[in-house]
Amino acid sequence: MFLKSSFVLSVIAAASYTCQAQSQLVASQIMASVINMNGIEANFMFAPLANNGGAQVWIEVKSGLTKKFAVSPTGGFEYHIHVKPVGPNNDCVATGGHLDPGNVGAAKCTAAKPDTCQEGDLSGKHGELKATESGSIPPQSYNDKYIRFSGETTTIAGRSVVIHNNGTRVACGNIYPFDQSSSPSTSAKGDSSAPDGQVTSLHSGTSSGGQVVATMAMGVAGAVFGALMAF
Ligand SMILES: *[C@@H]1O[C@H](CO)[C@@H](O)[C@H](O)[C@H]1NC(C)=O
Ligand SMILES: [Cu+2]
Repeated sequence: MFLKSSFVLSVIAAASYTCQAQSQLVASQIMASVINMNGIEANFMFAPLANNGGAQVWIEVKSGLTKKFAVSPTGGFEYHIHVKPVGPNNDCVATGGHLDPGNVGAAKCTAAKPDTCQEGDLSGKHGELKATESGSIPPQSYNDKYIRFSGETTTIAGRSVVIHNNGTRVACGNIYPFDQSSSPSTSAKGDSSAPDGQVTSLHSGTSSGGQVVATMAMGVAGAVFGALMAF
């Protein structure tokens, strides 16, 4: 099944119009990250909510995060927004440290007190990606009040998502704007394998790239719709 992202995004728009202004989705500023390396395939979308609502985050892991692979006794994988894009040849070390514009530092944060966490410490605030037998994790979504989409030091744009295994960086992908006005093949600008953080095309095949984008958009539509209805 192939869905045009423009269609899906109009669903998002319709959902936001019918609900409270307080939590309207700013569809034009959605950011995405597609990770595809070391057998780990994961898709992330970050949809801004108006009026300082932060972001609705949508995550889907297609493969790679198996129980067998997980080192940590918790059976989980940490993941964060890091300050820099992915380096040449999928170099996750080049992404630098965690996004931390508030200089919270590496002090142990807890999900119960997310303001003690670095803005980029997504697993600290929302829990680790839990390993499964198959390595795929069904789509999940949550609201993050801290993620920002603007400001030179605060925006998540142009940065990266890094997945860790007991601290070790095992996969990463750039965060890029998800352009609703283009067709799926051209709107998909992120490529974790692109050198020096350049955004090019999503995977190599446009149809599979379009499918990923459509699936992601559908996920966000559902997630945002669910979040809006929950208010
Ligand atoms: C996991 O990380 C902890 C903390 O850095 C370390 O002490 C431990 O040896 C690691 N476990 C494995 C199996 O690598
Ligand atoms: Cu990290």
